[in-house]
Amino acid sequence: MKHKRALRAAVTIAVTGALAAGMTVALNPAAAAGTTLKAAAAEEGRYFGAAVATGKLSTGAYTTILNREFNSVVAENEMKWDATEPQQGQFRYTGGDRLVSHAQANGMSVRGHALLWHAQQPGWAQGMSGSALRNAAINHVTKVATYYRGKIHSWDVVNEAFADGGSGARRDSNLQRTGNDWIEAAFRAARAADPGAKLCYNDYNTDGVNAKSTGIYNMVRDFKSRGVPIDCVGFQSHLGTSLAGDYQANLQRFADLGVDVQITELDVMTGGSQASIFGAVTRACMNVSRCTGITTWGVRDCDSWRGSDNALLFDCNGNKKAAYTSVLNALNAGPGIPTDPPTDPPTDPPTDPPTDPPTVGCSASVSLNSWTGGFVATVKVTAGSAGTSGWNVSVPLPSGASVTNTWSATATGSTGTVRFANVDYNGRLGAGQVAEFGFQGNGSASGLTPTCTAS
Ligand code: G2I
Repeated sequence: MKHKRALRAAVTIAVTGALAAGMTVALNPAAAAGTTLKAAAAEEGRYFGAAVATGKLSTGAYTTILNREFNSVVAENEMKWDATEPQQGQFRYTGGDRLVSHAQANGMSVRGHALLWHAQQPGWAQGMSGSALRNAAINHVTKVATYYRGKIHSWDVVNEAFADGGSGARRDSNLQRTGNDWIEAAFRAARAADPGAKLCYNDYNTDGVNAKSTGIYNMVRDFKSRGVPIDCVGFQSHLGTSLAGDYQANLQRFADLGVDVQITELDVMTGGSQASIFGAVTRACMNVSRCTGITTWGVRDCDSWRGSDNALLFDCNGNKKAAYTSVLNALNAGPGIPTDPPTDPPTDPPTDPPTDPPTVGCSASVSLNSWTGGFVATVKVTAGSAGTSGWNVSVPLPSGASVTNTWSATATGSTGTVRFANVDYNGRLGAGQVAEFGFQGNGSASGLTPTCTAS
């Protein structure tokens, strides 16, 4: 491990220099590199998992890849409410048990998915409401988590309870209509049933700082402050052709609340950027020490719910795709490599000499997501021509505004002019390279003008 870290430091310096010079480099130090996803992830203290349709476990081509590359599994459907309690009070664990025994026989951990969700409810629950539904839901959590007690690494206790769009509010559902406290009731029941499992909230469209992820963030912060037992947040990460620039910062702000974060259902639209997006997500997880593992939502492209999107790491013949290599390299590189994929250098030399002198230090720009009484600011730090070995950003806040939480930087002060210094992994930037950090606050913060100083 030490040897690998030393190698990594050397490689990081070489890579930074090479990137500045516009070269492509392999990030993978030959000596201690893992040759499978699970080995490379394990070297960084993380798991690498796949969603499994248990019916496929008897397909040799499928199971060969699963056993070779993955050390965590999650049931794609077999542990959901409709599968485990098809009639009220009658529990069926056949599919889930099959997956658990496969995992145990092959040294894999198991993610449990999902105890409560507005979708894939059994018909009998869909027709219920009020306290009858609440009681049935909590009974479901208790029975299933008790049955699997000691066998589950992390449970998705509640799945997808927040609305899409700009409201940041809960999604309407029969469960939500039983009362806003249904989520905390579910977490308490799960903790009582299986005290050893990590208890997660899991959702999608939470791939950056946005209204939905901020709604969830506020819930988690509230749960932590009131002692509601929550241990982790799952970021499904069903991704398209681009990745939010603040993907890593968003993971970090949750981690800073004192929960683990996990990438739980990763798949990415096929196309030119697929491999680099997979790599960037993996780097983000490597760069957030509380990001404990990554799960892809299936094994081969043809196993995926996304059908023709070819959204996974193996093609239908079981061959490793470019995206696989990108993930493996990112796992082997470990922490310290920026999340943003490097942009290609221009191919033609510029015809006119630049008239403006290059920025020597650094510059900072801020984008603001505000609501009544609060805001989230995302700050982009761009290194000047000399690069940086560290940076400081000063942000004068309007009176009445205060910073309550910061991620990917260390804040000094919370009102007036607040100073933000780089953290370990984002201070060293090559010429033109960008780091991002963010902060949340109370009050109104329009018109922020940050000033950047490089060291
Ligand atoms: O929709 C993708 C995922 C989003 N996050 C939560 C996950 O649980 C969800 O997984 C998908 C499964 O991959 C699909 O396989 O959830 C779907 C249901 O919402 C699953 O699809 C269902 C079909 O809709 C059913 O018709 C089918 O009977 O799979 C069932 C079992 O094959």
